[in-house]
Amino acid sequence: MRIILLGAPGSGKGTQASIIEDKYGFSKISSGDLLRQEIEQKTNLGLKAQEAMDKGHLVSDELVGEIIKKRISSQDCKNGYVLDGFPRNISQAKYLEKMDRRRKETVLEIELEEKVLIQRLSSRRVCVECGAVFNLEGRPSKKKGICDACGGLLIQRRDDKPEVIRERLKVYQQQTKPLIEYYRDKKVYFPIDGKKTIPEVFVEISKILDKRLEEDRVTRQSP
Ligand code: G5P
Ligand code: MG
Repeated sequence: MRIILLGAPGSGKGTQASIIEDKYGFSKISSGDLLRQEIEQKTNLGLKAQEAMDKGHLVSDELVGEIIKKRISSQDCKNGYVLDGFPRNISQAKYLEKMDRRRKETVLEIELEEKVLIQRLSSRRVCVECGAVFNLEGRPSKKKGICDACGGLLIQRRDDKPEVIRERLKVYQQQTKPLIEYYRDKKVYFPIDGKKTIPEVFVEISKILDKRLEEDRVTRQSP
């Protein structure tokens, strides 16, 4: 199974992808995290990606495609994976299908109104060491500014500034939203109400995943 999480910036893709990985054992692949690692390691790819990310624009399909392909071909993805932030446009969706052809897909879009997205992104804090995600309002760390998981420092992401947030939301509407019709036509698209708490959103997601996995099992068993 390949799970694709769609949703505007701040909708909770990364949060839910981590829970899906924990509960279902599907490896989490986050294109944003992979790009941030490249930036941290000051690789050529990272240097090229940084400029686009700081503006809230998409990194080129070639660069993102390269790191996703490498990640998907690793051993831990053989039994399935959950994609957070990829694909972001139709051309990336087609690339994914070509790269890993026979896998059943489930596409979940976490829906949330813009006002709440902006609120969540402005109050998000991430750990510089392990990448754990917190929220000053909804999910604060026990000790202010310190990660509960590893004791690392919590910071605000560079692209969580108000003007970059606005640009990212615009880019989502223009370039990523068309994927909804694309996946609806393929009959693999499921919208999820993102307004609830993190555990409640996961309950909605797991209802769909359990059903899809069961369908998959039955199909495999039938001659
Ligand atoms: P990213 O890193 O993919 P975005 O913009 O798509 O960035 P972002 O900001 O990481 O998405 P998210 O993962 O959807 O948001 O949300 P999250 O971090 O889990 O949750 C946001 C906040 O809300 C957190 O504080 C969390 O605690 C709280 N929260 C989460 N869920 C809930 C809930 O259910 N209830 C409540 N109350 N709170 C909740 O991409 C970054 C950049 O990388 C490049 C682009 O430049 C992009 O801008 N990039 C790509 N470029 C080209 N192609 C691609 N495929 C690319 N992928 C990345
Ligand atoms: Mg994220």
